[in-house]
Amino acid sequence: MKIKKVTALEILDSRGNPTVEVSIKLDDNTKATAMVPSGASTGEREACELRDGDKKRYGGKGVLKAVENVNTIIAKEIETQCFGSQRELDYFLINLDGTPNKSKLGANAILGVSMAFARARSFSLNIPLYQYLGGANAHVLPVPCMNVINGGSHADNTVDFQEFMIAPHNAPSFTEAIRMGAEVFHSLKSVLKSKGLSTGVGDEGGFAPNLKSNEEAVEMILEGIVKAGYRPGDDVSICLDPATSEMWEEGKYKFFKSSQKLVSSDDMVKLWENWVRQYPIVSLEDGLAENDWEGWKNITSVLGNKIEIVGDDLFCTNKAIVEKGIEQKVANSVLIKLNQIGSVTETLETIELAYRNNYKCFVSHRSGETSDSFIADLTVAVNAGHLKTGSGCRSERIEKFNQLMRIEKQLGTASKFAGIKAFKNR
Ligand code: 2PG
Ligand code: MG
Repeated sequence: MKIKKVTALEILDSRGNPTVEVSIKLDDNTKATAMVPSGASTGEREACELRDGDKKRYGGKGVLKAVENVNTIIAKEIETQCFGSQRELDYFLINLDGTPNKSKLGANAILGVSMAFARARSFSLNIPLYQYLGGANAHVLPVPCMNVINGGSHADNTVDFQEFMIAPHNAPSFTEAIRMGAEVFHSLKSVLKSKGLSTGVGDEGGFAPNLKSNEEAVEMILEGIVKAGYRPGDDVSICLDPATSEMWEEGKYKFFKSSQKLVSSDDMVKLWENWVRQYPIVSLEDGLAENDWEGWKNITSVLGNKIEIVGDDLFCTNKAIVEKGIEQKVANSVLIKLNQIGSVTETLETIELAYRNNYKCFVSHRSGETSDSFIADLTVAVNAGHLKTGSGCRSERIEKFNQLMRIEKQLGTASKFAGIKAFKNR
Protein backbone atom coordinates (compact mmCIF):
# COMPACT_ATOMS: atom_id res chain seq x y z
CA MET A 1 0.00 0.00 0.00
CA LYS A 2 1.36 3.39 -1.01
CA ILE A 3 1.41 6.33 1.39
CA LYS A 4 0.22 9.41 -0.49
CA LYS A 5 0.64 11.98 2.25
CA VAL A 6 1.85 12.14 5.83
CA THR A 7 1.63 15.26 7.97
CA ALA A 8 2.10 16.06 11.65
CA LEU A 9 0.77 18.73 13.96
CA GLU A 10 1.67 19.93 17.45
CA ILE A 11 -1.43 19.45 19.65
CA LEU A 12 -1.99 19.34 23.42
CA ASP A 13 -2.30 16.33 25.71
CA SER A 14 -4.56 15.96 28.76
CA ARG A 15 -2.11 17.86 30.97
CA GLY A 16 -1.95 20.78 28.54
CA ASN A 17 1.51 19.82 27.27
CA PRO A 18 2.35 19.61 23.58
CA THR A 19 2.31 16.26 21.83
CA VAL A 20 2.38 14.92 18.27
CA GLU A 21 -0.60 14.15 16.04
CA VAL A 22 0.04 12.40 12.72
CA SER A 23 -2.32 12.12 9.76
CA ILE A 24 -1.80 9.69 6.90
CA LYS A 25 -3.49 9.39 3.54
CA LEU A 26 -3.07 6.19 1.57
CA ASP A 27 -3.17 5.68 -2.17
CA ASP A 28 -6.82 4.59 -2.03
CA ASN A 29 -7.61 7.91 -0.28
CA THR A 30 -8.29 6.36 3.15
CA LYS A 31 -7.22 8.77 5.86
CA ALA A 32 -6.41 8.25 9.52
CA THR A 33 -5.03 10.19 12.43
CA ALA A 34 -3.21 9.12 15.59
CA MET A 35 -2.11 11.00 18.71
CA VAL A 36 0.89 10.15 20.88
CA PRO A 37 0.64 10.04 24.71
CA SER A 38 3.29 11.14 27.21
CA GLY A 39 4.36 9.93 30.66
CA ALA A 40 5.37 11.73 33.86
CA SER A 41 6.96 8.91 35.86
CA THR A 42 9.03 7.65 32.96
CA GLY A 43 11.50 4.78 32.91
CA GLU A 44 15.13 5.70 32.26
CA ARG A 45 15.33 3.35 29.30
CA GLU A 46 12.28 4.59 27.44
CA ALA A 47 12.66 5.58 23.79
CA CYS A 48 13.39 9.28 23.31
CA GLU A 49 10.44 11.62 23.42
CA LEU A 50 11.84 14.50 21.37
CA ARG A 51 11.11 17.89 22.94
CA ASP A 52 12.34 21.25 21.64
CA GLY A 53 13.89 22.51 24.87
CA ASP A 54 13.09 26.08 23.80
CA LYS A 55 12.16 27.66 27.13
CA LYS A 56 10.25 30.43 25.37
CA ARG A 57 7.62 27.94 24.17
CA TYR A 58 5.65 25.70 26.55
CA GLY A 59 8.51 25.83 29.07
CA GLY A 60 10.73 23.85 26.69
CA LYS A 61 8.16 21.12 26.11
CA GLY A 62 7.26 21.99 22.51
CA VAL A 63 7.42 19.19 19.93
CA LEU A 64 7.96 21.27 16.78
CA LYS A 65 11.17 19.37 15.95
CA ALA A 66 9.38 16.01 16.07
CA VAL A 67 6.57 17.47 13.96
CA GLU A 68 9.09 18.89 11.51
CA ASN A 69 10.83 15.50 11.30
CA VAL A 70 7.55 13.90 10.19
CA ASN A 71 6.72 16.71 7.75
CA THR A 72 10.17 16.75 6.12
CA ILE A 73 12.55 13.79 6.63
CA ILE A 74 9.93 11.07 7.14
CA ALA A 75 7.47 12.46 4.57
CA LYS A 76 10.23 12.70 1.95
CA GLU A 77 11.24 9.07 2.52
CA ILE A 78 7.86 7.37 2.81
CA GLU A 79 5.50 9.34 0.57
CA THR A 80 4.77 7.42 -2.63
CA GLN A 81 6.64 4.40 -1.24
CA CYS A 82 4.94 1.03 -1.05
CA PHE A 83 4.79 -0.75 2.31
CA GLY A 84 3.50 -4.30 2.24
CA SER A 85 3.01 -4.53 5.99
CA GLN A 86 3.12 -2.71 9.30
CA ARG A 87 6.41 -4.39 10.00
CA GLU A 88 7.95 -3.15 6.77
CA LEU A 89 6.99 0.47 7.49
CA ASP A 90 8.05 0.33 11.15
CA TYR A 91 11.46 -1.17 10.42
CA PHE A 92 11.96 1.34 7.62
CA LEU A 93 11.38 4.15 10.16
CA ILE A 94 13.57 2.49 12.80
CA ASN A 95 16.43 2.24 10.29
CA LEU A 96 15.85 5.77 9.03
CA ASP A 97 16.32 6.98 12.59
CA GLY A 98 19.32 4.72 13.11
CA THR A 99 19.78 5.31 16.86
CA PRO A 100 19.05 2.71 19.57
CA ASN A 101 16.45 4.93 21.30
CA LYS A 102 14.96 6.86 18.37
CA SER A 103 16.65 10.06 19.48
CA LYS A 104 17.28 11.36 15.98
CA LEU A 105 13.72 11.57 14.69
CA GLY A 106 11.99 11.16 18.05
CA ALA A 107 9.95 8.19 19.27
CA ASN A 108 6.97 10.55 19.36
CA ALA A 109 7.40 11.23 15.62
CA ILE A 110 7.95 7.58 14.66
CA LEU A 111 5.16 6.20 16.85
CA GLY A 112 2.67 8.76 15.49
CA VAL A 113 3.40 7.59 11.94
CA SER A 114 3.31 3.93 12.96
CA MET A 115 -0.08 4.22 14.72
CA ALA A 116 -1.63 6.38 11.99
CA PHE A 117 -0.50 3.87 9.34
CA ALA A 118 -2.02 0.98 11.32
CA ARG A 119 -5.34 2.78 11.60
CA ALA A 120 -5.30 3.83 7.94
CA ARG A 121 -4.58 0.23 6.87
CA SER A 122 -7.45 -1.06 9.00
CA PHE A 123 -9.74 1.48 7.31
CA SER A 124 -8.58 0.58 3.85
CA LEU A 125 -8.95 -3.16 4.56
CA ASN A 126 -12.34 -2.37 6.08
CA ILE A 127 -11.61 -4.33 9.26
CA PRO A 128 -11.59 -3.11 12.87
CA LEU A 129 -8.23 -1.94 14.24
CA TYR A 130 -8.12 -4.77 16.80
CA GLN A 131 -8.45 -7.28 13.99
CA TYR A 132 -5.80 -5.56 11.87
CA LEU A 133 -3.40 -5.67 14.83
CA GLY A 134 -4.34 -9.09 16.21
CA GLY A 135 -5.88 -11.18 13.45
CA ALA A 136 -8.82 -13.57 13.53
CA ASN A 137 -8.42 -14.66 17.15
CA ALA A 138 -8.70 -11.19 18.74
CA HIS A 139 -11.70 -11.60 21.04
CA VAL A 140 -10.85 -11.17 24.76
CA LEU A 141 -12.29 -8.11 26.51
CA PRO A 142 -10.11 -6.97 29.42
CA VAL A 143 -10.76 -6.39 33.09
CA PRO A 144 -10.79 -2.58 33.26
CA CYS A 145 -8.33 -1.64 35.99
CA MET A 146 -9.48 1.78 37.12
CA ASN A 147 -7.09 4.06 38.94
CA VAL A 148 -9.44 5.56 41.53
CA ILE A 149 -6.88 7.10 43.90
CA ASN A 150 -3.93 9.03 42.47
CA GLY A 151 -0.75 9.87 44.34
CA GLY A 152 3.01 10.03 43.73
CA SER A 153 4.00 12.14 40.72
CA HIS A 154 0.39 12.22 39.47
CA ALA A 155 -1.15 14.32 42.24
CA ASP A 156 -0.30 17.04 44.71
CA ASN A 157 -1.40 15.18 47.82
CA THR A 158 0.29 13.36 50.70
CA VAL A 159 0.15 9.87 49.14
CA ASP A 160 3.55 8.46 48.09
CA PHE A 161 2.29 5.60 45.95
CA GLN A 162 1.11 6.57 42.49
CA GLU A 163 -1.85 4.37 41.56
CA PHE A 164 -4.54 2.54 43.50
CA MET A 165 -6.72 0.65 41.05
CA ILE A 166 -9.92 -1.35 41.31
CA ALA A 167 -10.28 -4.46 39.14
CA PRO A 168 -13.98 -5.33 38.74
CA HIS A 169 -13.55 -8.92 37.54
CA ASN A 170 -16.64 -10.80 38.67
CA ALA A 171 -18.82 -9.70 35.78
CA PRO A 172 -20.40 -11.45 32.80
CA SER A 173 -19.04 -8.88 30.36
CA PHE A 174 -16.75 -5.90 29.97
CA THR A 175 -19.73 -3.58 29.83
CA GLU A 176 -21.00 -4.88 33.18
CA ALA A 177 -17.49 -4.67 34.66
CA ILE A 178 -17.37 -0.99 33.65
CA ARG A 179 -20.71 -0.44 35.37
CA MET A 180 -19.35 -2.04 38.54
CA GLY A 181 -16.20 0.07 38.34
CA ALA A 182 -18.11 3.29 37.80
CA GLU A 183 -20.41 2.47 40.72
CA VAL A 184 -17.43 1.90 43.00
CA PHE A 185 -15.86 5.15 41.74
CA HIS A 186 -19.01 7.06 42.72
CA SER A 187 -19.38 5.35 46.06
CA LEU A 188 -15.71 6.04 46.84
CA LYS A 189 -16.45 9.68 46.13
CA SER A 190 -19.24 9.67 48.70
CA VAL A 191 -17.01 7.86 51.23
CA LEU A 192 -14.35 10.57 50.83
CA LYS A 193 -16.93 13.33 51.00
CA SER A 194 -18.46 11.92 54.18
CA LYS A 195 -15.02 12.07 55.84
CA GLY A 196 -14.48 15.67 54.76
CA LEU A 197 -11.76 14.68 52.28
CA SER A 198 -11.16 16.28 48.90
CA THR A 199 -12.82 14.74 45.85
CA GLY A 200 -10.68 16.69 43.37
CA VAL A 201 -8.91 14.41 40.90
CA GLY A 202 -5.31 13.82 39.80
CA ASP A 203 -3.76 13.33 36.35
CA GLU A 204 -5.52 10.02 35.64
CA GLY A 205 -8.93 11.01 37.00
CA GLY A 206 -8.59 9.26 40.36
CA PHE A 207 -9.33 11.12 43.57
CA ALA A 208 -6.35 12.78 45.19
CA PRO A 209 -7.17 13.39 48.85
CA ASN A 210 -4.60 14.11 51.55
CA LEU A 211 -4.52 10.90 53.57
CA LYS A 212 -2.76 9.95 56.79
CA SER A 213 -1.00 6.99 55.20
CA ASN A 214 -0.69 5.01 51.99
CA GLU A 215 -2.64 2.19 53.63
CA GLU A 216 -5.57 4.55 54.12
CA ALA A 217 -5.95 4.79 50.34
CA VAL A 218 -6.61 1.05 50.13
CA GLU A 219 -8.95 1.18 53.10
CA MET A 220 -11.02 3.98 51.53
CA ILE A 221 -11.32 1.94 48.35
CA LEU A 222 -12.40 -1.20 50.24
CA GLU A 223 -15.07 0.88 51.95
CA GLY A 224 -16.17 2.21 48.57
CA ILE A 225 -16.41 -1.33 47.15
CA VAL A 226 -18.59 -2.51 50.05
CA LYS A 227 -20.74 0.61 49.94
CA ALA A 228 -21.40 -0.03 46.24
CA GLY A 229 -22.68 -3.51 47.16
CA TYR A 230 -19.69 -5.57 46.05
CA ARG A 231 -17.38 -8.00 47.87
CA PRO A 232 -13.72 -6.99 47.98
CA GLY A 233 -11.67 -9.80 46.47
CA ASP A 234 -14.64 -11.81 45.19
CA ASP A 235 -16.13 -9.18 42.91
CA VAL A 236 -13.62 -6.34 42.84
CA SER A 237 -9.91 -6.66 43.64
CA ILE A 238 -7.07 -4.19 43.95
CA CYS A 239 -4.17 -3.49 41.58
CA LEU A 240 -1.31 -1.23 42.58
CA ASP A 241 1.30 0.81 40.82
CA PRO A 242 3.33 2.54 43.53
CA ALA A 243 5.86 3.59 40.81
CA THR A 244 8.70 3.22 43.28
CA SER A 245 11.43 4.29 40.82
CA GLU A 246 10.23 7.78 41.79
CA MET A 247 11.07 6.96 45.44
CA TRP A 248 14.53 5.47 44.79
CA GLU A 249 17.32 7.54 46.32
CA GLU A 250 20.87 6.24 46.72
CA GLY A 251 19.88 2.63 47.19
CA LYS A 252 16.90 3.28 49.45
CA TYR A 253 13.22 4.12 49.12
CA LYS A 254 12.15 7.53 50.32
CA PHE A 255 8.54 8.16 51.33
CA PHE A 256 8.91 11.55 49.68
CA LYS A 257 5.42 12.91 50.25
CA SER A 258 4.34 11.58 53.63
CA SER A 259 6.85 10.73 56.35
CA GLN A 260 10.15 11.42 54.50
CA LYS A 261 11.42 8.14 55.97
CA LEU A 262 13.94 6.01 54.09
CA VAL A 263 13.55 2.22 53.92
CA SER A 264 15.71 -0.55 52.46
CA SER A 265 14.84 -2.75 49.50
CA ASP A 266 14.25 -5.71 51.88
CA ASP A 267 11.86 -3.60 53.94
CA MET A 268 9.98 -2.61 50.80
CA VAL A 269 9.54 -6.29 49.89
CA LYS A 270 8.29 -6.96 53.44
CA LEU A 271 5.84 -4.08 53.11
CA TRP A 272 4.39 -5.67 49.94
CA GLU A 273 4.21 -9.09 51.56
CA ASN A 274 2.17 -7.53 54.37
CA TRP A 275 -0.08 -5.66 52.00
CA VAL A 276 -0.74 -8.81 49.96
CA ARG A 277 -1.58 -10.69 53.18
CA GLN A 278 -3.92 -7.93 54.35
CA TYR A 279 -5.65 -6.72 51.20
CA PRO A 280 -7.25 -8.37 48.13
CA ILE A 281 -4.37 -7.39 45.82
CA VAL A 282 -4.11 -9.22 42.49
CA SER A 283 -1.31 -7.27 40.86
CA LEU A 284 1.62 -5.10 41.86
CA GLU A 285 3.44 -3.00 39.28
CA ASP A 286 6.84 -1.41 39.92
CA GLY A 287 6.79 -2.41 43.58
CA LEU A 288 10.58 -1.98 43.36
CA ALA A 289 12.61 0.59 41.47
CA GLU A 290 13.93 0.03 37.95
CA ASN A 291 17.53 0.06 39.18
CA ASP A 292 16.92 -2.35 42.08
CA TRP A 293 17.23 -5.67 40.18
CA GLU A 294 18.19 -7.55 43.34
CA GLY A 295 15.01 -6.31 44.97
CA TRP A 296 13.05 -7.41 41.90
CA LYS A 297 14.51 -10.93 42.10
CA ASN A 298 13.63 -11.00 45.75
CA ILE A 299 10.02 -9.90 45.35
CA THR A 300 9.49 -12.28 42.44
CA SER A 301 10.69 -15.18 44.54
CA VAL A 302 8.42 -14.34 47.49
CA LEU A 303 5.28 -13.04 45.74
CA GLY A 304 5.69 -14.28 42.16
CA ASN A 305 3.58 -17.39 42.78
CA LYS A 306 0.81 -15.47 44.55
CA ILE A 307 0.04 -12.36 42.51
CA GLU A 308 0.90 -10.72 39.22
CA ILE A 309 4.20 -8.84 39.42
CA VAL A 310 4.29 -6.27 36.64
CA GLY A 311 7.39 -4.53 35.28
CA ASP A 312 6.81 -1.05 33.88
CA ASP A 313 9.80 1.32 34.34
CA LEU A 314 11.74 -1.90 34.79
CA PHE A 315 11.09 -3.19 31.25
CA CYS A 316 10.06 -0.08 29.27
CA THR A 317 8.24 -2.39 26.78
CA ASN A 318 11.75 -3.18 25.52
CA LYS A 319 12.36 -6.68 24.20
CA ALA A 320 16.00 -6.79 25.24
CA ILE A 321 15.20 -5.81 28.83
CA VAL A 322 12.27 -8.23 29.03
CA GLU A 323 14.64 -10.97 27.82
CA LYS A 324 17.01 -10.14 30.68
CA GLY A 325 14.06 -10.25 33.09
CA ILE A 326 13.02 -13.68 31.85
CA GLU A 327 16.59 -14.98 32.22
CA GLN A 328 16.90 -13.64 35.76
CA LYS A 329 13.39 -14.70 36.84
CA VAL A 330 12.27 -11.16 37.43
CA ALA A 331 8.52 -10.27 37.40
CA ASN A 332 5.83 -12.36 35.69
CA SER A 333 4.10 -9.68 33.66
CA VAL A 334 5.06 -6.83 31.33
CA LEU A 335 3.36 -3.45 31.29
CA ILE A 336 2.80 -2.48 27.65
CA LYS A 337 3.10 1.15 26.59
CA LEU A 338 3.52 1.91 22.90
CA ASN A 339 5.49 5.10 23.43
CA GLN A 340 8.05 3.48 25.71
CA ILE A 341 9.45 1.65 22.69
CA GLY A 342 8.12 3.83 19.87
CA SER A 343 6.50 1.62 17.21
CA VAL A 344 3.56 -0.72 16.83
CA THR A 345 5.69 -3.60 15.54
CA GLU A 346 8.22 -3.52 18.39
CA THR A 347 5.33 -3.40 20.88
CA LEU A 348 3.83 -6.53 19.31
CA GLU A 349 7.25 -8.21 19.39
CA THR A 350 7.61 -7.54 23.13
CA ILE A 351 4.13 -8.95 23.74
CA GLU A 352 4.95 -12.08 21.76
CA LEU A 353 8.16 -12.59 23.72
CA ALA A 354 6.30 -12.21 27.01
CA TYR A 355 3.60 -14.71 26.04
CA ARG A 356 6.11 -17.28 24.79
CA ASN A 357 7.72 -17.19 28.21
CA ASN A 358 4.51 -17.42 30.19
CA TYR A 359 4.53 -13.77 31.22
CA LYS A 360 1.30 -11.76 31.19
CA CYS A 361 0.90 -8.47 29.33
CA PHE A 362 -0.86 -5.53 30.95
CA VAL A 363 -1.71 -2.77 28.45
CA SER A 364 -1.45 0.80 29.71
CA HIS A 365 -2.19 4.43 28.92
CA ARG A 366 0.19 7.25 29.92
CA SER A 367 -0.56 9.88 32.53
CA GLY A 368 -0.50 12.49 29.73
CA GLU A 369 -3.14 11.16 27.32
CA THR A 370 -5.21 12.20 24.31
CA SER A 371 -8.61 11.15 23.05
CA ASP A 372 -6.96 8.47 20.88
CA SER A 373 -8.31 5.04 21.83
CA PHE A 374 -5.62 2.96 20.06
CA ILE A 375 -4.73 1.00 23.22
CA ALA A 376 -8.32 -0.25 23.58
CA ASP A 377 -7.98 -2.03 20.24
CA LEU A 378 -4.45 -3.18 21.05
CA THR A 379 -5.66 -4.82 24.28
CA VAL A 380 -8.26 -6.89 22.41
CA ALA A 381 -5.84 -7.55 19.54
CA VAL A 382 -3.42 -9.38 21.82
CA ASN A 383 -6.07 -10.85 24.16
CA ALA A 384 -4.20 -9.21 27.06
CA GLY A 385 -7.08 -9.68 29.50
CA HIS A 386 -6.46 -6.50 31.45
CA LEU A 387 -5.65 -2.87 30.82
CA LYS A 388 -5.29 0.26 32.88
CA THR A 389 -6.52 3.47 31.40
CA GLY A 390 -7.55 5.74 34.23
CA SER A 391 -10.47 6.28 36.49
CA GLY A 392 -14.21 6.70 36.11
CA CYS A 393 -13.97 10.26 34.78
CA ARG A 394 -12.06 12.45 32.27
CA SER A 395 -12.79 11.89 28.59
CA GLU A 396 -9.22 10.98 27.59
CA ARG A 397 -9.54 7.97 29.94
CA ILE A 398 -13.19 7.14 29.37
CA GLU A 399 -12.77 7.12 25.60
CA LYS A 400 -10.74 3.91 25.86
CA PHE A 401 -13.40 2.26 28.04
CA ASN A 402 -16.11 3.43 25.63
CA GLN A 403 -14.20 2.00 22.67
CA LEU A 404 -13.95 -1.33 24.48
CA MET A 405 -17.72 -1.35 25.01
CA ARG A 406 -18.14 -0.70 21.27
CA ILE A 407 -15.75 -3.56 20.48
CA GLU A 408 -17.63 -5.90 22.82
CA LYS A 409 -20.89 -5.04 21.09
CA GLN A 410 -19.33 -5.51 17.68
CA LEU A 411 -17.81 -8.90 18.55
CA GLY A 412 -21.12 -10.06 19.98
CA THR A 413 -21.15 -13.74 20.94
CA ALA A 414 -17.54 -14.08 19.74
CA SER A 415 -16.36 -11.88 22.61
CA LYS A 416 -15.14 -13.23 25.93
CA PHE A 417 -14.67 -11.21 29.11
CA ALA A 418 -11.35 -12.17 30.69
CA GLY A 419 -12.47 -12.06 34.35
CA ILE A 420 -10.18 -12.96 37.23
CA LYS A 421 -8.18 -15.44 35.11
CA ALA A 422 -6.62 -12.43 33.37
CA PHE A 423 -4.33 -12.11 36.37
CA LYS A 424 -1.28 -14.28 36.85
CA ASN A 425 -1.74 -16.97 39.52
CA ARG A 426 -5.55 -16.71 39.52
C1 2PG B 1 2.66 4.38 34.92
C2 2PG B 1 2.05 5.44 34.06
C3 2PG B 1 0.66 5.25 33.61
P1 2PG B 1 3.26 7.64 33.47
O1 2PG B 1 3.58 4.64 35.71
O2 2PG B 1 2.31 3.22 34.81
O3 2PG B 1 -0.25 5.09 34.64
O4 2PG B 1 2.36 6.71 34.45
O5 2PG B 1 2.56 7.70 32.16
O6 2PG B 1 3.35 8.96 34.18
O7 2PG B 1 4.59 6.95 33.36
MG1 MG C 1 3.77 2.32 36.11
